[in-house]
Amino acid sequence: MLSRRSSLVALCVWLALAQGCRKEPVSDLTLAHEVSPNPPRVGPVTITLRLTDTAGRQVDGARITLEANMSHAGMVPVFAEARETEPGRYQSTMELSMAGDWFILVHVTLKDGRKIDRQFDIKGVVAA
Ligand SMILES: [Cu+2]
Repeated sequence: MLSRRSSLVALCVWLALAQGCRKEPVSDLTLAHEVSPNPPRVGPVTITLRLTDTAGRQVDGARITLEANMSHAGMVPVFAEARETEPGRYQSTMELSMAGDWFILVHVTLKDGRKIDRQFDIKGVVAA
């Protein structure tokens, strides 16, 4: 019984590793962000994202969605899609409805289907 359990654990570990090996690592991509206006105010903010690889080449053709949340509980998240305005440059407008600290979750799906999730803060949003 004990050995059955430990072999089950071993199987799970093996599956997790096998799955990890099948996916290409995407940690080598850089996602730079810029928020306008700066400092940010309540209302629409423009978020510009630049996706590059280790060689500094633009990564185009990605599908990027954003989710804005506040650092306190009880807020409805704000969702938006980013549009590619030039190769590797993605832009989105989000409506920040309250002053305070926000954080943005960025979900990136690359052309080849690989996915990356990133997160950054927009702290100290001031009343309009
Ligand atoms: Cu809030």
